[in-house]
Amino acid sequence: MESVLIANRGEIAVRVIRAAKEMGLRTIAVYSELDRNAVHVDLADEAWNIGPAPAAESYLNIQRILDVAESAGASAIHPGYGFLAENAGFAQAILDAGLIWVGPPTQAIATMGDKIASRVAVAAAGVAAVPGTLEPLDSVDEVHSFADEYDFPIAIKAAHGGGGKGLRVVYEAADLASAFEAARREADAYFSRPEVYVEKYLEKPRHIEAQIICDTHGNAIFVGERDCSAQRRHQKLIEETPAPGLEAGQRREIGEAALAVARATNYVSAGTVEFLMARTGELYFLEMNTRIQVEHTITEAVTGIDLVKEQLRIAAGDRLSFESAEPRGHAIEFRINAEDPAAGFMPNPGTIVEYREPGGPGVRVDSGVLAGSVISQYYDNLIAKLVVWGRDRSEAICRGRNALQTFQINGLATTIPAHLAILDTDEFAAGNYSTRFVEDHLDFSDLETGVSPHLPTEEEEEERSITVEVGGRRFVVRYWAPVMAAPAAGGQRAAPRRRPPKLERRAAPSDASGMVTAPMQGTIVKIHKAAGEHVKEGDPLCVLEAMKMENEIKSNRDGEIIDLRIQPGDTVTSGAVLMVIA
Ligand code: MV4
Repeated sequence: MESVLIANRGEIAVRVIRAAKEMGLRTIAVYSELDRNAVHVDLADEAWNIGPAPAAESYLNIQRILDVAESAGASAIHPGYGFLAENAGFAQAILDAGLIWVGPPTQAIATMGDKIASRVAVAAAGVAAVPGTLEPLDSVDEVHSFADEYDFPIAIKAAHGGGGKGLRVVYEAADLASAFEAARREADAYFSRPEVYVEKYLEKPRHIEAQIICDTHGNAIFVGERDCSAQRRHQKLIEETPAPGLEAGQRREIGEAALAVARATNYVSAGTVEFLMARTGELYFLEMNTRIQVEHTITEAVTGIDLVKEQLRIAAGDRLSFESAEPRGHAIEFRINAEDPAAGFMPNPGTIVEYREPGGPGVRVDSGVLAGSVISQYYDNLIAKLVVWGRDRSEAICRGRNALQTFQINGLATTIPAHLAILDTDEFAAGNYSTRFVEDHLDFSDLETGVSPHLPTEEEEEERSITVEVGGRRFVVRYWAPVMAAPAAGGQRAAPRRRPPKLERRAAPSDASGMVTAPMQGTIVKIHKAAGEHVKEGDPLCVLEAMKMENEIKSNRDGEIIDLRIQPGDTVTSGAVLMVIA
C-alpha cells in the first residue's frame, strides 16, 4: 500500500491523514468547492476537487471519488465516518476497481445496515438483543400482539434506519396505529425503505458500546467500552471510558458478546457493537457500526493504540500491532458543535472569527478548522472534539472543565456552555446518568452562549478587554462599549463579542400574520401538508434540513394553509416564508 485517498472532510479527514503520514503513505485528499481552503486539504500530500458544496454532488459522489482515485493512482480508500463509510456499494465499487477498501467486508456492512438482519445475526451468535421481532412488521395488528406479549412501552424502529430516525416510542394502545404509520413514513422519507420492526422499549437505559478490531489473520480484540449515554435527540454530546460504575463481570460480558458478534460476521477492521444496559444491569445488543466512530479517540487515550493506523495496517494485510488492550486512566470526549444550546441546539452555521485550542497534559483536540473557517449548513456541524485523559475520572473531569473554559471559539455559538453545565450536575459527577438524563433534566435555555454570529448593529454594544496590572498582579478586564466606527479602510475587525443578551426564545415559525418562516437557511426535504389543509397547533408542517440535521417545522396555531410557497428540494434562506396559515 503506497497511498491512501481519504474520502471525507473535516476533523476525521485530518485524523486519517495524520495516521497515514505516520505510516509513510502518500495522502490524497478530496474537497468540495466549499472546502477548497480547508485544513485537511493543506495537510495532505495532494488534493483533488470532487465537485460542488452539496454532499450529494461531492462527498457522496461515488463515481467522482473513484475517478480521482484512478487519476491520483491511489492504492487504497479510507471512508472516515458518515458519508459513504457504511455504504456497501461504495466498498464493492472500490474492490471492483482493484483498490484496497479500508473497512470491513461488504457483507458485514450490509448485514449490520439492516437492523433486522443484524438482530438475526447476533441471535445466531448467542448474543441477546433487545426483545423484539425478527421480521419486518406487515400490519399494526402485529404490533398489537407484540404489545400484548411484552406490554408497553414498545419501540417501533426503521429496519434500515439508525440514529433514532424512524424511532417511535409507544406507551399505550391508542397510539399504536398512528405511531406505526409515522414510523413507516419517516423510514421511507429518510431511508427510502419503509420496513419497520418492534422492540420492548427499555426506559432510561445506559448506552454502552464496545470497540473491537479484527485483522485478516484471525486476531480479534475487544479494545474497551465507551459510555455514550450523554446524548440529546440521538446526537451524542459526551462520551467516556471506562463506563462509570461498570463491574468487571459486566465488562467481560460486553467484550465477549462483542467478539462473538465479530466472529459471527467474519468481521475485519475496526467496528463498534452498541448495547443498551437496563437499570437492572441486563445487557442487550442494539446495533453495530461498521466504521471508525467519532468517539474512537477516548479508547485511544486509555490504551495508547492508534485505531486508524491499525485499520490501515489491516487493510494492507498486516497483523494487528498489539495482542491485548489494558485501559489505563479515564478519558472523556466533548463534541464541540456549531449549535446553540440556548436555542434548542439549533444549528448555528457561520464563520469562526477567533479560534484557540486548549492544551496541556492529557488534553487532545481533533479539529479541522482554523480562525476564518466557515461552518456551513451543507455538512455536519462538528467543529472539534476535545478529548481529555486523567489518571482517574475526577482528574479527567477537572481537565475537561479547564480545557472547555479555555477553548476559545468566537463568531458562532457552540456546545461548550452545555458541556460545562453537564459537568456541573450531580448526576454526571456521580457517573450515574442514563440516555434520558440530558433531555429530561437539563434546560439550557438560559445559558449565555453570548457570541454574536453577526457584527452587532450600531446601537448595540461590543465586548472589549484591556489588560491591567494592579499591585503587581495582572488582570484582564472585560467591558462592553458602544460599537466603534467601522475599521479603517481595508482594516479587519474581528466580530466583537456582543454583551450576551438574555436570549429571547426563538419565536415559533409562524408570526402574528400566520406566515410560517424558515428558522435558518436550509433545504426543504419533506412537506407534510398541502394548500387548503386544516392544521392544528403543533402539527408538523414540513422538514427543513440544515447541516445534516432534520428540523421539524410545526404550526403554532390552528388554521388553514392558504398559501404553500415551497416544494421538496427548495433551498430557503433564514426567514423565508414557507407557507401562510389563515
Ligand atoms: C432503544 C432504546 C430503548 N429501548 N431501543 C435507537 C437509536 C439509537 N441512537 C438509540 N436508540 C435507542 N433504542 C429500545 N428497545 C433507547 C435508545 C436510545 C435513545 C432513545 C431515545 C432517545 C435517546 C436515546 C439515546 C440513546 C439510546
